Amino acid sequence: KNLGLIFDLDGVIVDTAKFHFLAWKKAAKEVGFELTEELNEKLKGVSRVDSLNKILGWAGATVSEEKFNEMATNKNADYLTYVDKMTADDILPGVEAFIRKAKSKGYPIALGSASKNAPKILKHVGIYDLFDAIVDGNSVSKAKPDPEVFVIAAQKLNVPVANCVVFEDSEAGVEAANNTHMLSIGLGSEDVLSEADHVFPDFTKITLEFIEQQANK
Ligand code: B16
Ligand code: MG
Repeated sequence: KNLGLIFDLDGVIVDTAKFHFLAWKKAAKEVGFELTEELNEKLKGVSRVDSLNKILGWAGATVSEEKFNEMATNKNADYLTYVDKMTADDILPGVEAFIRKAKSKGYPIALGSASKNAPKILKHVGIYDLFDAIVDGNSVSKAKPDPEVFVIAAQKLNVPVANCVVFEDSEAGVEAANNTHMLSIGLGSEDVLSEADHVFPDFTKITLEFIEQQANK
């Protein structure tokens, strides 16, 4: 099979979750809410607007549309001050080598992320050019667990949906891949990602041979 490989960004290629957390924590404080790391888990893979809605819900706060937009804009500005300091050292272990190996074997590579900052982040860490297609928060209308982001990625790669493999760290993302019958590979803990076809702690434990075997079953 000609496989299409689709990678999530935050939590799979880079650990930007810690920066989202710091920026959301500051935003939450403004409405008198203390965002914990535990609740932050629920924001992974979730879009900016949906994340702010969740935080306001937890805080029991209602704000005007103007204030909402201001909070989202400020959060993103804060977040980008961290992103601007990112370098190649912020790429998670093993993932770049894995992508390069897959490319050398001719497999097309796509990004499938909820982030509107995806191209900027990839350029910052120097791996933008490795991707044959980038599908991100700017090009999708339905959030994960809707599979839209991965289905568009498959189309852009010109690979049938059934031949695609998705690498995801979030529950919603794994669900999205499963919803369109792509092979789902979870990155993180077995407890959180129990719905994934296979779970690994990180890319240093994944071989391309294993992925090929599973995808060709
Ligand atoms: P932005 P992913 C997601 O990235 C993050 O996990 C999530 O925390 C964030 O709110 C979302 O992107 C939107 O990001 O504010 O940059 O548009 O995991 O789908 O790569
Ligand atoms: Mg993610």
